[in-house]
Amino acid sequence: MKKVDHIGIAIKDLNNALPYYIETLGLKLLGIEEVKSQKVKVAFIDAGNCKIELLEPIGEDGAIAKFLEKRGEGIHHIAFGVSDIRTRMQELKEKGVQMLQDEPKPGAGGAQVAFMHPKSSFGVLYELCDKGDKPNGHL
Ligand code: CMX
Repeated sequence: MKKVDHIGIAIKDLNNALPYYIETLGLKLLGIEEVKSQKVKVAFIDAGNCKIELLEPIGEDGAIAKFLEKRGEGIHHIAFGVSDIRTRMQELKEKGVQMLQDEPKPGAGGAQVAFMHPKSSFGVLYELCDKGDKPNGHL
């Protein structure tokens, strides 16, 4: 793992939460994007050496919608920046980590992403995030 790239936070309504991050905390909004494959609308916020990803559900049946229903708003996942995501996934599988998918999926900003089951990561949902040749993009 190279570093923590971002922390994902589930929220009900981006428009409601953004003023808190931008105006109250004084952080910078980097971009907003819909990630249809994950059924979310995300806002990335610059928090210095790490980003914050606010995740608002699109529809009622995605992972974030379900999380909000069961647990309410709050920290949803921690994403490690990695390179060569397929190799990292294979290495983790060989070490007994349960990956939530066999193949990486498209995430925000054109990144390739994969998740580890919280049951095999001591209660934390970790994401691997491979930005390929766009390491300085907003994601
Ligand atoms: N962090 C920690 N634990 C979590 C969790 C989370 N975010 N989400 C669920 N869990 C736990 C639950 O508490 C539950 O534990 P218990 O069995 O002890 O109650 C267990 O995992 C199963 O949870 P569930 O509510 O029954 O939910 P599902 O099994 O349907 O799904 C998960 C959970 C993690 C497998 C699913 O959300 C998933 O596949 N996530 C990966 C994709 C994703 O999260 N996408 C949204 C982000 C997209 C983006 O960043 O762009």
